Amino acid sequence: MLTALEGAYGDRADAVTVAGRTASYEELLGAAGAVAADVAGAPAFAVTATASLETVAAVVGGLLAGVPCVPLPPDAGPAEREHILRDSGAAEIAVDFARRADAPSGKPAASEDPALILYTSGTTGPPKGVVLGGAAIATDLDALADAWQWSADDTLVHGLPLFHVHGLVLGVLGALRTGSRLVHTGRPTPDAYASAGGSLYFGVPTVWSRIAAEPDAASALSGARLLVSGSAALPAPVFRDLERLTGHRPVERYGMTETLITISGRAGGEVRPGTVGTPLTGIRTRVAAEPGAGIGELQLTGPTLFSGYLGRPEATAAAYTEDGWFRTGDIAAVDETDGVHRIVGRASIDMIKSGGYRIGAGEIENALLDHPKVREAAVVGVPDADLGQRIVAYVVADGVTGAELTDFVAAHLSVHKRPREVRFVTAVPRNAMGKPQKKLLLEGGHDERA
Ligand code: MLC
Ligand code: AMP
Repeated sequence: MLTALEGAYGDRADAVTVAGRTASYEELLGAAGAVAADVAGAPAFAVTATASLETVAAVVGGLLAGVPCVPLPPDAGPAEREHILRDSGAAEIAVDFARRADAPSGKPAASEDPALILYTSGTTGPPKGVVLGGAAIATDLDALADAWQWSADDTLVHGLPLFHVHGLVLGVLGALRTGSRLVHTGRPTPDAYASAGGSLYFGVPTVWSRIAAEPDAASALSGARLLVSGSAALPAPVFRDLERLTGHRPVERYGMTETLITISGRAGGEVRPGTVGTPLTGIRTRVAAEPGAGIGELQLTGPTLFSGYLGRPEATAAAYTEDGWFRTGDIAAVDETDGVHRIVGRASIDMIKSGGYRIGAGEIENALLDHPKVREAAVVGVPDADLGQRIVAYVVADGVTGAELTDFVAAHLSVHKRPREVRFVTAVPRNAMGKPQKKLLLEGGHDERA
């Protein structure tokens, strides 16, 4: 998997820069070798995945040792951290990037063994561990390199979190497989992207929308080769602003933690706003639509799929159809003439995408219900120009402010899972089964408390 670290492109003094610190391949390999020696033989290990060279060394060290790394969101509160550590059985390690050790030999890097365990939210309950095999990751990265003409001549720039597929698998392992230089900007700000001087840029739509709102920063990207957007739908106005300001039509791609990236536009190919391109090499898709409907649930198969949810065989089985296709839960349509896919929405109202983060409504509701003053809670995603969707919590509670509840969630789970708005109501509308009727909440069919 780590072609660049095997010497395929020689060494490079500026191979990897993260948040202003730079390492060569040799330095990274030495630091990762020290991690590999520490974790060898463990079932899994965890690292607080700050945007740092330490996180890169930890993940690479795990690959060298054949031990999967569990990256912990650095802003996770105690409840979320404890859940992930308990559920994965991983012990957290500290990384000293100044240490060096030789990499262990003999372990095939791109095997069927688990390489990463990434925690991601379902519609209900706490996050599940998604087990990703080395071969699935390597296959996906090669398919993306092919689709984007991504090579050792590129300098990849992004500033995405290092605990999800986008920033970690594509944004770090992708650079180490293709041999492209990596500049991680620490935070994905317009200024940082503008001054990084890259050829290939990754961002979630919120990042692209903030760049498009700063024309000077956007025009600094005109010298790039390719701009790629993913993790949520890129709004057509942002696409058009980027094209006007940078001269580039951004390529959109579609993926999931469980499937890795499966559908993408192609470098040099035609890209249309609102579409995510065609399946990558080896991926087959189908749309489970009612006859004549044309849109329905997107289902897929291929070599990039996950190995399962850690310790949850029933949840893994439920993610597939009877005939073995993975159910994405996304609603899609496919152009009959050119096979270009369009993601129309999500099947479940309880799966929220905010700033490119996937957030289950149930997890936030449970956190709110843990607050002693909260009697009922229903969480929805409301359209938002900056974040795509913003988390809005409807709560029945007395003697507590919205800001206190927001801070409560930010402290217990992750900062990015906090409600951006709390609306107090006298009751959550429910159906005869007692299930919250969230569509009514979104349509305003409820009593706001005075
Ligand atoms: C505010 N803050 C609080 C707070 N209110 N902290 C604690 N408690 C509160 N009540 C502060 C924090 O300290 C932090 O400060 C800051 O707010 C973080 O704010 P935010 O609102 O979370 O950041 P924001 O600017 O909204 O983030 C936008 C974003 C982010 C685009 C940078 O959403 C992001 O990084 N998204 C990427 C998600 C991603 O990678 N998804 C990929 C999933 S993989 P400070 O000091 O830290 O700033 C996938 C597969 C695929 O989907 O297809 O790719
Ligand atoms: P995650 O597991 O965090 O990777 O989130 C996966 C989800 O992100 C998918 O199921 C989609 O709902 C959404 N997603 C990813 N890429 C796109 C895209 N290009 N357009 C629309 N939705 C996307």
